[in-house]
Amino acid sequence: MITRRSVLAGAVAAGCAGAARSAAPAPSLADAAAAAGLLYGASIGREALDDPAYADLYRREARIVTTDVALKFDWLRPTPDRYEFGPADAILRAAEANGKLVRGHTLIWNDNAPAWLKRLSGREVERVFDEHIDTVAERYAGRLHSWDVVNEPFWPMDHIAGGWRNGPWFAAMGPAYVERAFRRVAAIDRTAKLTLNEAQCDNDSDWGRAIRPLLRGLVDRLLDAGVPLDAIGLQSHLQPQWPANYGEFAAYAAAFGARGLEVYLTEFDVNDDGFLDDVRARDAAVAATCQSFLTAALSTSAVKMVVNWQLSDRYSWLRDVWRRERPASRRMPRPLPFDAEFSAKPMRDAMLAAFAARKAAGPAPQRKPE
Ligand code: 9MR
Repeated sequence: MITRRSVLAGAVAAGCAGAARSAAPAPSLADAAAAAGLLYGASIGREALDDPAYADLYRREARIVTTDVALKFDWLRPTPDRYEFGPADAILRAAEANGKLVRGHTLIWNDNAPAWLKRLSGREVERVFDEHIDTVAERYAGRLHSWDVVNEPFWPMDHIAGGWRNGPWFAAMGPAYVERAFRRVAAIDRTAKLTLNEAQCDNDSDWGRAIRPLLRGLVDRLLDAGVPLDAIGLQSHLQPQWPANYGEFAAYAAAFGARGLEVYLTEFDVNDDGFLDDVRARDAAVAATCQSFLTAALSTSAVKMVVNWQLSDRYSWLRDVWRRERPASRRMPRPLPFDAEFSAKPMRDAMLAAFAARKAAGPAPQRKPE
């Protein structure tokens, strides 16, 4: 029989269980990372502004947040004559009110260009490029820890000589758009760490093996030309179903350090497509992948930051991809340190362990570039 008392007891039990599940044990990821000389954070979107429980997770766990989509060109510039600064402003305000640092992502990317930009002539694209950088960099000058000035310059599948990603900026200016973007931002905001962000460098698929040397070559050319470049963002969307050598990844990151650059792991998550359906087994496999990757990557002192792409599985981009590609599936990707109910997962323990290992070992000396 259901009595008032049993309902209350049930509610209390459920409430306690909920509280216990969502309260991750100390230290926070941010504190554990800081003890190892690292900044830790996650990308953030309007979900966190709309959902107080999610906002609380950022408050507790993150020291830095990256704008997920709010500062992307297509989101800021739905039409040629209008800037939609509202969402990005709201994220910055919330972050600053909570004492968080902010990474701006991303000023220039050849992907996801709005249709109106694609219709412009080369000269008009150049004008929009300069005006966009000036306006956005000026607006947020002095408020960002770092700017992903250029995102994903390489995309060998576009079959352009040199492996460049195609899109309006590249079509109008060729490879010179990269240097032009960095110089332009630096003239306005020299307090943000100016970052070149790239994908796939963590794996040994054809893709990863093609992009790694291309990025290295570009960075060498930019530095040799005196271009203001402070950091390399290695996204680290791990694909454990593909071959990878995390020791080599650490050496690759260290070589940027040897040229005086910082390295940030900017979009870290673990694709679990290749792991078992069983959630416990899957979470364990994700955690093991995470730990071996981070333990290797964090052995280089050049790596100064780890940022997850969102904090909770509920808002992972991989869930959007999964839903799109397998609408009938009841399985959902679990690529992040917190599950869809914001409970800590084994991946969070693995991250804490990797941060603790870096703290205990102290970062290894940087290797000389080969
Ligand atoms: O998480 C982002 C997703 O919401 C957007 O639809 C998508 C396109 O703008 O971009 C996602 O973030 C990407 C990031 O900007 C660059 N690296 C890959 C990320 C995941 O696709």
